Amino acid sequence: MLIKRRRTWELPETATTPEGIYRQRRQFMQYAGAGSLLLFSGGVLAGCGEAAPPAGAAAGESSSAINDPSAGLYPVPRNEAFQVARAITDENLATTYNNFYEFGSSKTIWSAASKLKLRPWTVAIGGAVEKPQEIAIDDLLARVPLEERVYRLRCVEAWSMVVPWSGFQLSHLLKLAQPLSSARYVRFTTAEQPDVMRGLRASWYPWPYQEGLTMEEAGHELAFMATGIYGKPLPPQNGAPLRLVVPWKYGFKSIKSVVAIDFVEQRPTTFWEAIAANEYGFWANVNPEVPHPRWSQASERVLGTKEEVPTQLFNGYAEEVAGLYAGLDAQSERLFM
Ligand SMILES: Nc1nc2c(c(=O)[nH]1)N[C@H]1C(S)=C(S)[C@@H](COP(=O)(O)O)O[C@H]1N2
Ligand SMILES: [Mo]
Repeated sequence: MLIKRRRTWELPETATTPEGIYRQRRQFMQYAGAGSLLLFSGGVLAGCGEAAPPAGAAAGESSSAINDPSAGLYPVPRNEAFQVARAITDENLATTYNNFYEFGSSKTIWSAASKLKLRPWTVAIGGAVEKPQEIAIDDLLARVPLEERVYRLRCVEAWSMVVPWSGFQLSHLLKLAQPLSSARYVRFTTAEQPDVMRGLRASWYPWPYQEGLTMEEAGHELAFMATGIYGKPLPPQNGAPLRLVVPWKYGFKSIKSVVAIDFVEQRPTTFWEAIAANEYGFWANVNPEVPHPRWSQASERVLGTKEEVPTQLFNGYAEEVAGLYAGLDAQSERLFM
């Protein structure tokens, strides 16, 4: 039997789950079989349990890209302007230790995610844009300059990695879409494939997963759309075929397996914000001095090492991005939550 060990910072989920969600959940539990209950036992972004890579995951197996039609595009040239003064995380770890709740709330969803259907894959670009369009992923890949960048990734759960992403700067997509001046935010939406995403059965979550950025954030040079990792196409568990990467924000902003990008006037309610706004807000900028309500953010566990290192303001990108927030009031806007 699967027993989930409770970490020191985890409260019983009844203490943190919004009332409505808790009720729906109880209702669900009355109908659900024991098996599915165990699968979906996490009500909040929870575990930081660092499992060893699964025994079956020999090097590269978990990131096999043999059947991906974009495989021939990689590796792409590394842009040396984006480096990290820390070792790159082992590929086998970064591709087997994942958060992707559509496939369940454990970290070991990589083999379940391998069933994600990656073609045909269309990205719908819409909302307040000059050029609304549905674009097949391989056509999109042909229209943007692909490059590799090494970024830090800091999860709100206080662990971190260093990842070599392949992809393109989000600003290139903005050029394709030509947002209208009325657009104030970009909203991203993850695919829903209920037959393979068993996590979608957890009906108390506000699916589909959505995330958002201000237009200014989206236009920033660090905002990146990843299509590959470690010189190969993204494996499904890391958000194939297209995922956002916003390195100065907590990892949950970096939404995976995107099928829709909409330019909107109102600030979108994001997935984790809808679940627990006091714990996972819209801005979610990394700040070691602003603790999560249930744990400190002062330091982070560097995955793949035994190190615990101090967390950096804006995850080490303060020089580049602090200016984005200069005009905003950190108290009323909760920029770091
Ligand atoms: N659609 C979707 N995107 C998601 C998540 C998710 O559950 N669903 N988890 C987020 C979280 S909490 C983190 S830390 C990162 C993890 O990315 P990685 O598995 O590629 O390291 O993905 C983010 N993107
Ligand atoms: Mo995360």
